[in-house]
Amino acid sequence: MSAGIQKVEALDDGHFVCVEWEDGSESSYPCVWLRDNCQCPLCFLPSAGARRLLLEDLDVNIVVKQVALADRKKISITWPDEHTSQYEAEWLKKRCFSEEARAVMRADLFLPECQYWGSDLQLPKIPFEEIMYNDESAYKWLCTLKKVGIVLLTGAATRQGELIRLGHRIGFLRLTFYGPTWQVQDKADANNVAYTTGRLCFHTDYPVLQHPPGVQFLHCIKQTAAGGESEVVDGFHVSNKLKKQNPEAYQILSSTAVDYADVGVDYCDFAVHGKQRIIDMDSRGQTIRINYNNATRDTVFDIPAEKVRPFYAALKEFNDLLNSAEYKFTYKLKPGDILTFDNWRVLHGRQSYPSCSEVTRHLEGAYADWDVVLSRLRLLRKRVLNRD
Ligand code: OGA
Ligand code: NM2
Ligand code: ZN
Ligand code: ZN
Repeated sequence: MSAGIQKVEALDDGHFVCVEWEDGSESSYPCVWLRDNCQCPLCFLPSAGARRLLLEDLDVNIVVKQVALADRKKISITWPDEHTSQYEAEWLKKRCFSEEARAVMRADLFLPECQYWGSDLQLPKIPFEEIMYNDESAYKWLCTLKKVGIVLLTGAATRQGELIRLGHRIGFLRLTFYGPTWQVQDKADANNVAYTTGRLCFHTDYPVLQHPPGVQFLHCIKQTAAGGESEVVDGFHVSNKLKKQNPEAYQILSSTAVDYADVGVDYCDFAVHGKQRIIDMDSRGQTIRINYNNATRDTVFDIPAEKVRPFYAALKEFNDLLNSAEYKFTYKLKPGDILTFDNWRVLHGRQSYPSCSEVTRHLEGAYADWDVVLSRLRLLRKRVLNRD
């Protein structure tokens, strides 16, 4: 991209600066924003990529005194107090306030593209060692994880510690009360239903936390001969279906704050209580997170009694839809498989398996935050595509 500027002028009593590009298109920039984003060393600290200018020192009614085209690649502004600012054409172009330019910038920063799936899922698979040593493979892994919500990494060693390595690859793992990584196996006096041989119905992990982990890793170290199959379902796809099929159920689940509780001892002792809406949506009505684990849903239910039965009816509708053959995908993990998935979007479960005095099934699990994962994705993209 090489943006050239033809003409620059102040408009609206000096409250806007209008740039005319070489292709004839125009972009208009509010002066208060231009002054706020002056890139000079007094106003901006390049080593931190951060603003030094204090809001106290910003006049929200500021107008330009003079604006000039330095050359086709730069504009120069003189402010009423004689402070001067320069802005590169390319820098301005990227930050154009038009609807279209903002949509491009938004997509670039947050990768909102989402591919829904059902029982027809073609489970994306990448060899584990490839993503560990090859940046292009790692980039592809994270893009697919964001877009599809699930990727299987194959061929990892069948010992504990591989998720620690994976954590180092992205940056760091999310520590919780269950430890930096945690061992899913049948345990005496289990502090979580996951640590039994019982069936786990569709859930997201850790909805009791205010900020549930965004990404989950499950590394299969040992797999039982009978049972123990994994099930996954696209929660965004299903909640969207529920909205169309049963708007009332959707309304209840997206507005009722459900109590969750988790009390016990593991990495340290804990008494965690939280409230979450099972279907969390943003201000535009888009589902942004599923928060549902039937096991940790509290016995305390802080809603009026007459709303309780309608809530259960709505939850049943959602649960039925999650479990319908059309949407769920079943897969039995093999030793060496690492299932990586979006814990805000994909609900997972497992079939029961026979209990036995020895350990017949062992998964090591870990979490990461989307902030960390997306940060690594952007850095890999820059390196792989040689951009910015
Ligand atoms: C869990 C879990 C899945 C499995 O530990 O939260 O969902 O296959 N485990 O054991
Ligand atoms: N484990 C697997 O919400 C939950 O309790 C999910 C968490 C025990 C770390 C299970
Ligand atoms: Zn400045
Ligand atoms: Zn789980």
